[in-house]
Amino acid sequence: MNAEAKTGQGIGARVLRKEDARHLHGRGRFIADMKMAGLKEVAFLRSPVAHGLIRAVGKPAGAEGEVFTRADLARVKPIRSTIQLPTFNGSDQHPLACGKVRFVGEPVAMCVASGRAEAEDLAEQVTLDIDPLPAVVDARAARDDGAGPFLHDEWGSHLVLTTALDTGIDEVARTAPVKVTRSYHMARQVMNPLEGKAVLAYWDDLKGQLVVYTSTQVPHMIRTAIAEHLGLDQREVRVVAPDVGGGFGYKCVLQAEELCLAWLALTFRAPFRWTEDRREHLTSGANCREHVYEVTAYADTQGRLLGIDADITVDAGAYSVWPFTACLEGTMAARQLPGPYAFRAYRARTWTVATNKPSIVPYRGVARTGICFAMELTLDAVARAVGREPWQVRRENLIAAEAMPFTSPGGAVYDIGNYAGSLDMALGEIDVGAVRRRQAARQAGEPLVGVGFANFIEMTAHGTRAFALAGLPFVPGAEPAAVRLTPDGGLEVRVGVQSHGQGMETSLAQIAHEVLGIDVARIAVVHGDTELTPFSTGTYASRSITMAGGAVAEACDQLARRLAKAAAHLLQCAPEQVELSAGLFRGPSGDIAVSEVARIWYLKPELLTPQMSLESLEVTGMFRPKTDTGQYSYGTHGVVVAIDPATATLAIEDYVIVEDCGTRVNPLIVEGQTYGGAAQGIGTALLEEMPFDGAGQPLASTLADYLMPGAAEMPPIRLRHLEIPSPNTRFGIKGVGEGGAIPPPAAIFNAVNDALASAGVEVSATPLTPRRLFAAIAAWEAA
Ligand code: SMO
Repeated sequence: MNAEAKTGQGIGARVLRKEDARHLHGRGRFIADMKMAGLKEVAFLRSPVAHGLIRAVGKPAGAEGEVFTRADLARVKPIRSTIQLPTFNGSDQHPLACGKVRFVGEPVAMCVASGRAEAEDLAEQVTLDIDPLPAVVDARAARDDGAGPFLHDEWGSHLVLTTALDTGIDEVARTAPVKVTRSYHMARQVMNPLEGKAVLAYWDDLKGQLVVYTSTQVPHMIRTAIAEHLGLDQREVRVVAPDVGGGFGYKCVLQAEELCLAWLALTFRAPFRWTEDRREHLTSGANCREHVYEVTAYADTQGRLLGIDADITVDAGAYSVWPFTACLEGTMAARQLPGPYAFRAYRARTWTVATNKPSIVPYRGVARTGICFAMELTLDAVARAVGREPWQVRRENLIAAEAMPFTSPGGAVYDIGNYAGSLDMALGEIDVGAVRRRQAARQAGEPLVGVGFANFIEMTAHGTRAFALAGLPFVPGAEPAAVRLTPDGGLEVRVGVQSHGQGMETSLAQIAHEVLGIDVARIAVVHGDTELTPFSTGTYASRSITMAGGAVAEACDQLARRLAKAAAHLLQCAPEQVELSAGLFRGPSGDIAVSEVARIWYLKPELLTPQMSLESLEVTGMFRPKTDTGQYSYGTHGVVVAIDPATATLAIEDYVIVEDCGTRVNPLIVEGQTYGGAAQGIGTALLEEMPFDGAGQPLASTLADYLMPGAAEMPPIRLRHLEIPSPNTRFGIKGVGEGGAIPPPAAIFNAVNDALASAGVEVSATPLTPRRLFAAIAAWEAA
């Protein structure tokens, strides 16, 4: 870390983001900004019913070559995502619906015109003859319902996957003095990145290549998918993700529209674009999160947990997304539900249920927002049952720092952490006693105040073994980065992860700077193009700074060793005698800059030995954490709420976040990730829900009826850090992308339940809308 001390650009420095200038000036390049001669725009005709048999799709007269249905796309394979777990039911998702429609918004026909409006006009002229079938809308009911019609007839059930694990709950259930049972519902949500999906595909005659620009987190995986589904060699496909306006998981899976646009470009050797509008986004693409929990906690009379029995139902929607399937939620929920707590007896049964809604897609926090909600609310309920302070009971149940690494009863291995220290830090920021005094002194008509805490863990950068446990054995545990020293002493860094708002162009440059001392302004981070970057599964699971950051450091280390030999030769000393610091090789009798060594290596090779010029200054480094079961970031959120009983309005009076993501490469970016995640978590808690009626019709199709948190809804957040480096990664880095979105619903609901505790009233379903809060207050007043 010596370079950082000297230049303020290395690990730990608050470097302003290199990408901000173009975005602040409106000069980012998103797919909708692209211009291309002859570009045609695409609109999809989408199913108006949730479940039905397609009798006919009628193309308008004279629309030859402008309207396409499944029959036209016969060469495109259906999307069939699979996992290697025994009870899994797979499904075929055709790029345009085939035989049946299974959710409102499923693409049925594709229309092409010179502009989007004309393409939409064309879509209106397509006739659809669909025999409606009863829609499966309630996953919890469908779970236990053996009767059809099923979404996928061949299954003979509604179940995508069932899992069960039990470390011995029966014994505890017989003997535990305290038993608390609760049910929870986490609503279906939509991710709503600023930029929805967008695809622009064309044929490149020069290279004989299908080029697909797509708004994705995972360009290399999408290339693999497009090649496989269209029957092409991978060298014939190039996938580019230019500026991408947020992903949150929505863009880590293959979209049917990506295949459709690829087929158009391949078939007509011309450019086509589809830009998802907000209505399409809300109703057909980006659904996530919907879980139902039935939890029984067993505890001693002090509230120490003896066991947890959890039944988890996941509403998976219509199909399994490629490549992660619909099962990521259920498998992760079962494995991670114990969270930071030390109990041993654990039973988790999961049911992943197909419904006539859009396919569930992983969303920031994947499953953990739901399990944290279920676990933390249950813990507070246990505390109330034994008549103790929830924070005290929480603290006594946390895994001790000395117990690390700790294997949870769910099978997860936690690497390192001070969970109680995190809670203590939050307790140091929020005066629980003051809330208790206000509660005791409350006069009729005054706000109901409450305080709530939630501890969470965030598995990040998990590798092969962690994914294999979820039946997904394809995730390499190692990550590459390629670096090239340019003749002027600048550096190009190529990574297969993809930055879509995380600031990787800055943070990865800081890591290279840490090793080589090159000014970050002279380091270009290249990402988002399969032609230019090494293969990677991409950006998801809070993995990029840990994995690609480690790989950049490895590659730069190798480069530094090669350069050191040349520097030593030039300084007439032994390689062991030179030391690299702040971009300068220092020898016993002089020093030479990295940039000067670069210039000599490329342009004055006669000054080096022939052997030295055989060692390329382009290096690919690989990085694998010492464990591939995940690194565990964690933290605590603490909230004080005040509820006006007359109007059922909830004010967040105070919000404190403590987080530990290990070594922070760029604290500014860590803060941005944490605040942004918390905003999404507050949306989950208080505002966001994609409702459906009994026929499977989505009841929100604009941002006027799907509510998102804006600046006015955001409380001031006080952020505190613990920084315990991971023993398993380069520099001790752990991921931070998802953590902020995990505990807000748990902490906020715990605060509300604390406010209502005097009457034994609890809320347990997200979002806590004014209507739900009003009902809770009415129950509180009646008690
Ligand atoms: S929800 Mo994420 O892109 O793992």
